[in-house]
Parts: sequence; structure tokens; C-alpha cells
Amino acid sequence: MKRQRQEKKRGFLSISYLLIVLMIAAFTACGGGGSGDGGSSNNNPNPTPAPATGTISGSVSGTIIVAVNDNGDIVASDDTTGKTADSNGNFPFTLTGIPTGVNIRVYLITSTGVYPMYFDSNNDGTADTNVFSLSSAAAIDLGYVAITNQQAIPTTNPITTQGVSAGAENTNTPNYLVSGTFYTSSGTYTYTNGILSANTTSTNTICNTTGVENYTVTTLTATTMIMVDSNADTLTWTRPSGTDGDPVGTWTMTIFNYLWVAKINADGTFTVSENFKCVKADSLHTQFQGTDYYSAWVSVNDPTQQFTPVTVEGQYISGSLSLTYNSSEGYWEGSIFLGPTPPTNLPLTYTFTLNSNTGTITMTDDIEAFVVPLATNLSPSGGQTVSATPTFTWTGTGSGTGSGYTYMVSVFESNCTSPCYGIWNSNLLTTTSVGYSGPALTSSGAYFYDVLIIDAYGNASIAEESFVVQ
Ligand SMILES: [Ca+2]
Ligand SMILES: [Ca+2]
Repeated sequence: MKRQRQEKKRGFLSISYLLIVLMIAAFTACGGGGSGDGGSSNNNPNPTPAPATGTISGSVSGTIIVAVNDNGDIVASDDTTGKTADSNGNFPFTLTGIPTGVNIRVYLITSTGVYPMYFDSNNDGTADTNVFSLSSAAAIDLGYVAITNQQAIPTTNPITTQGVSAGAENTNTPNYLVSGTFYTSSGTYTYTNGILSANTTSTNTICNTTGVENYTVTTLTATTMIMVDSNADTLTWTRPSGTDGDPVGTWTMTIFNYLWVAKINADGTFTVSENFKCVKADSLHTQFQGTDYYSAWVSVNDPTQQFTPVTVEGQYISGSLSLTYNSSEGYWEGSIFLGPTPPTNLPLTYTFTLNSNTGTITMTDDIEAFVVPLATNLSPSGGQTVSATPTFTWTGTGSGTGSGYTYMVSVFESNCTSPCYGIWNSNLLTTTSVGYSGPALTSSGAYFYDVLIIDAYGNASIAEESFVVQ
């Protein structure tokens, strides 16, 4: 019984670490300047010319604007935060690098929701589709884009621009846009010798704090910026186009169900807008001696412990659950046992009450799904003796990851005492193997590791095995 509790506890800590990965991402306020270690194209004397791309511009009353392709991948974005309003009180936006020959959808994200841009494809006076494509490097000026009846309607129909044609309506909204509540952090940055140092001076998220965070930029090309934070977590940002080695631009990053838009400005300022929730209710599925355990893990990121107490109400909680502050990790946490089979009355909604000297904040998060499959055939296993740099392999959910699943591996010391924190976490993976690249493993040391299958919302299943280092 004790062993069982330990296993479950480790699992919770695994997922909490994953949360911390996300929390740290939320802090990511990039910086710029210009030295840069450059990308591979620096070494290419004859770079391939970039394909022709178009632009989309217009004005809005204040929002994030994203253009996505059929896969839901962001191809361009802008954020009016920090921009100067025109004489009508509206803010200009420009989406650059719009690929040609690709179906494009544009979304406006405001404090009240996410609005697809619709237009009239057949000139009958009624907007009927949200999809268009560019056959050439067109420059589309939409004029002012108004929100009407839950749609974003441009003053100028995009298909009146030569080289632009309408496509069939697509009513899918990318997962990372479903939460329309965005928070903004801003400040100043420097970018020197590959270190992006961001000083956040203002934030309206409940979980971020002001102050300096340093990121090591390992890749900075025209379209990709990869940075590693102080916890060795890797954050990958993309932009449609830009200057090799120069971080100035508008970057996006999606992790699970969340979107970050970082604007790195030439004047040394930055803004980061994100819809990541600082309160989380996620499901966990573990198994011990053939029995399944489903639970909810609830957490509130609160690095400065500005809140106390923090309580949660929701399904499978009698009355309210008072969360425990984890001072090592800087968040409140608690777990709720849901049973040996996943509840079917989804979503489960949990309401968090955060008390502080300045008042009470109420926020909610849902559990939308459960991850039923567990990784199997874990290797190494059963306390097997391995090298100090083992490769972990497992059988996942079939070809690829399917259903938006990704994998993550977390390693723990077997003799760690509660609370037991992981010593290494992989990045999110789509492969079914990964080499250990954490702190040196102790000779003759005994370790546990978890293989998590994680869905698009951050819910997870956890399989666990053990190994010993030679
Ligand atoms: Ca029409
Ligand atoms: Ca959730």
C-alpha cells in the first residue's frame, strides 16, 4: 500500500513538473538586440530564395490577430498591444509572410472571445466563408475589421484583391484558441552573446511575477528561435519571416491548448500575450498491480505565495478541497481520486477560490478528457542495470502519436524522500525513444522513471519502471 501511494505521488509530481514547464513558458518574455549565433543559412553561400509570400493588413479595436493554415498551424500573427491608435482609436496590424497556394483562416482574439474572420464569397451580401488563399504574393488590405454576431467582418472583402480567392468554410477552431482569455506581460530586454535577458516590468497574469529571466538562445534563424531556460526546458518559437540572428519580430508558440505571442521590438521592449491558465485541473491515469486509478490533479501557480488559502470545489469533492502550498515548486496543489474507470460526465469543472489581502479571485478549469492508453514495454525495466546515459524506449499508442498525444519521460531517484522531485524531464516527444541527457546519474544508483502519454489539454497517463546504473 505504501508503495502504491509512492507511485501515485511521483506521478503527481511528474505532471506538476510539466506544469512548471508551462509556467516557465508563460514567463518567457523574449529579448533581442542582435548578436545571435545564427542559423545554418549563415553557412550557405547560395541560399534558396524564399518563396513569394503575401501580406494581410488592416485595423482593429485592439486584439491579437493570427492567420492559420488547414492544419491549424500559425503562419503569421500580430498583437496590437503597445501600438499607437489611429485617429479613429483603432490599431493597425500587419500579417507578413502569408504563404501562397495555402488555405488561410484569420482569427481575432479579444478579451471577450475568439472571432473567425468571415467574408462574402458570392457577392450576395452575406458573409459565408472564413477561408481564402493567395495565388500570388498579394497585399490584402482589409480596412477596419469589426466584430459582428461572433464573427470578424472586414470593411474590404479580401477576394476583391487580385490573386485572392475564396475557399470552403472551415468551422474548426484550433485548440489553442479555444480559451479566449489572454493575459499580457511586458518589459525590456537585452540580447547579448546568445543570452536573452528579459526584465518583466508589468504583468496582469495572476501567476507571473516581475523581474529578470535569462534564456539561452541555441537557434535563431529567420523563422525559428529555440531557447533554453534555467530549468533546461526548451521553448521553440516560430515567426513567418525575419532576419537570421536577430530576434526582433513577432513570435508564436503553442503548447498543448495554449498560445503565446511574443513581440520583440527594435526599441528594446517586449510584450508577451498568452492564454495559459494559472489554475489547472488535469486528469491522471496510473496503474498499480493491474488496477487502474484515475484522478484529478489541481494546481495554482503562485511563486510568491500571494494567495492563502486556496480552495477548490467541483465533482468528486465533498464540500471544498483546501490546497497545499509546495514551497519548493511555488504552487498550490491537491488531488482528487475519481475511481478505477474514467468518469463519463465530461467535462468536469473545478472552481478555484484564491484569497489574498487584496480580495478574492475565482477561476475555473475543466477536465475535458482522460488518457486511457498507458505506455507499455518500457525499457529498461525491473531494476535492469544500464549505462549512465540510458536510452528509454516504449510502445506508445500506434503509429505516430495519434489523437494529439505526445510523450514525456521523467526520471526520479528511487531513494528520494517525499516530496520527491524529478531529476530530469525530456521535452515533449512524438518518438517512442529518448536518450537521457540530464545531470550525471550516480554509479550504482537506483532510479525510477515515468513515461507519460499527454493529450492536447495536458491530461496524462503514467507508466513507471526502474533501473540501476552500473
Ligand atoms: Ca455570401
Ligand atoms: Ca484542464
